[in-house]
Amino acid sequence: MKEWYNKINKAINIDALEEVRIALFGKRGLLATEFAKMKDVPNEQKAQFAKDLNAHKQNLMNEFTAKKIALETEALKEAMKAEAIDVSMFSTSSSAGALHPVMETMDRIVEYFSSMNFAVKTGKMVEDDFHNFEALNLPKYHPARDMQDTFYFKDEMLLRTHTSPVQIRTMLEMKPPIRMIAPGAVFRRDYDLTHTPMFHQIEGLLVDEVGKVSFANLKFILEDFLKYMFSDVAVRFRPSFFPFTEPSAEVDISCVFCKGEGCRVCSHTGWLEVLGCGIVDPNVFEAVNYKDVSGYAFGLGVERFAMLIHQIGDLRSLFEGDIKLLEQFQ
Ligand code: 2U9
Repeated sequence: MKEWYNKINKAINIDALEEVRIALFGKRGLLATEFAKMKDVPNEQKAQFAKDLNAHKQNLMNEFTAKKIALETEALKEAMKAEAIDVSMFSTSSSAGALHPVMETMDRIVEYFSSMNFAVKTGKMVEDDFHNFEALNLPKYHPARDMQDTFYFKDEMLLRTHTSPVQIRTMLEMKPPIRMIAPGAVFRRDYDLTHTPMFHQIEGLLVDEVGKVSFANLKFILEDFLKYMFSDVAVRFRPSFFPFTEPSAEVDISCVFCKGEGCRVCSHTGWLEVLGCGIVDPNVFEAVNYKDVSGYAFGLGVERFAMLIHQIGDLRSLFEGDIKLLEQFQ
């Protein structure tokens, strides 16, 4: 019998142990064979024989169960080791990217004006004094031309401070009528809570024969555009001044945070400034040699739109490249 205890204990895995189980406890196994011998045992010894054999059977079963549990535990440990995940390893999976909220906002604005038959024009970021300032009725003494406000290279070259030179170049290349927008990055020497040295603008320009363009046309399209961008908002026009438009207006929408009730964001006025616009100044048409035309123009900062649409509090978070911010817009 001793050798059978050894066989149980020497089984190296579950399969080997199963073979032992069949050989011991199976129908034609050792115990069955031993029990069969009972009939040849003299009657007076039968009771003792059966008792001894049953004791062996019980011990072998105990031994078998203990070994089975030990082998199963070992197998489980091995499996866990093999399937273990190293949580300190970098993930090789990649998630789908998404547009930056500023670009997504820019696309929506472009989509609106494209649907209104405005052509989309782009130009150079490094511009000259004429296309960025002179042609736009920004004379030599204008403060925007100061070293404090503009990034200059040598030889009167500079980083464009608005996308307006694109309209100037378009008018110099093409005859009226013009119906265009100019989206793109612009640069100003400004850096504080609400200004970054690079930001994005979309400007629009419409030029046609005198009498065909009115302030009412401008007012209609901007109101329609702002309702498309911000859904249910009130829109108001306030008189203002820009060197390249006359008359000029600034456009406000009812505050998207407090619905016009008055809050910290709108400085308790209930209104948020979102656009500038006006009728193109005759000096601008003179600079590009356009005669007998009138036109309207407008300009907006894309970051400001993105912040109002997505309720982003700090302008700088748009430029930090923090994945936690960007993932929210996937
Ligand atoms: C041409 C003629 C006129 C473009 C205009 C504004 C008013 C304006 C600001 C909005 C926020 C600049 O980004 S911002 O700081 N823009 O208020 N822009 S009219 O007028 C033009 C442009 C080109 C040839």
